[in-house]
Amino acid sequence: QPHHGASDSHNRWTTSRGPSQPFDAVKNTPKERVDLLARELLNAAHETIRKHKVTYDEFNALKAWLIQVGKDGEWPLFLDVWLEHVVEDVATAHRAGSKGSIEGPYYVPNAPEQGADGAVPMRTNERGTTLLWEGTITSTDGTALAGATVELWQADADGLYSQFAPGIPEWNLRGTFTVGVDGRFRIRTIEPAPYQIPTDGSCGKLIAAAGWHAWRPAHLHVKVSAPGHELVTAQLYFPGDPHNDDDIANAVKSELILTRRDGGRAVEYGFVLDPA
Ligand code: MBD
Ligand code: FE
Repeated sequence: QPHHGASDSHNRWTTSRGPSQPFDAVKNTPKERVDLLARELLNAAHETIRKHKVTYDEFNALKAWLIQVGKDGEWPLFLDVWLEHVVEDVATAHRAGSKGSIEGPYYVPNAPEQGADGAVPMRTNERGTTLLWEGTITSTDGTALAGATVELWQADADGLYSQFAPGIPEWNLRGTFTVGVDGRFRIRTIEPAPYQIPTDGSCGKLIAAAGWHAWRPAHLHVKVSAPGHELVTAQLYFPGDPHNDDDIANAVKSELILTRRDGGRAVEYGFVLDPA
């Protein structure tokens, strides 16, 4: 069961991503834009209240829940699970190259470099089926992108991410792979487990109260970048996972589902980057 119960992981949730000075980000957004977006979002809420005759009991339940999301440190989780997929669609709609997907709440920059052909850092007794992932990074014109990097991060066989769950080595299952002149990489890792978002906090309360489920399909997270090209943030999924078409975070695209070869333990999957 992945969790975020320790108070130091709460700090991690609120400090690991996004602008380090959030109110500068608001200040730097033009007034006209804030006015437009805040007004339309509020109007949508007003419409929902009128349409469904929301009661004071329901309004007070919402208020208490919103306050608790903050106390639980779950705003990053909430935003990444229920809103980021649409922001990602809009941000990448112009691309000719590879499809991306959401970053989610568990990325940490500067994972240890492993070269073009290496294993992701893991414990000597790391559990899980071994996986060999090979691929090529190219530009949209087909040229191999020498010096491109693949940053990989993933959950372990228990669905836990290093630096967000206690007792796991700092960079476990997090690595950076820099390709050679041929644009090729080869990564040895383990298959992550299907993943349930934390059920013990406010996001879990919403899921239970609405009768939803908390599952995401098993996934590998990547950021692929190369000089002069747009960075691709993506997730890769495994064929046959029951949650590939029923992901709580709505982050699966058919183009991101891997095809197994060599008896299932190897996959080939490359990325095509758009020139910046
Ligand atoms: C995850 O591992 C994840 O990838 C997302 C999007 C949300 C919660 C946990
Ligand atoms: Fe994830």
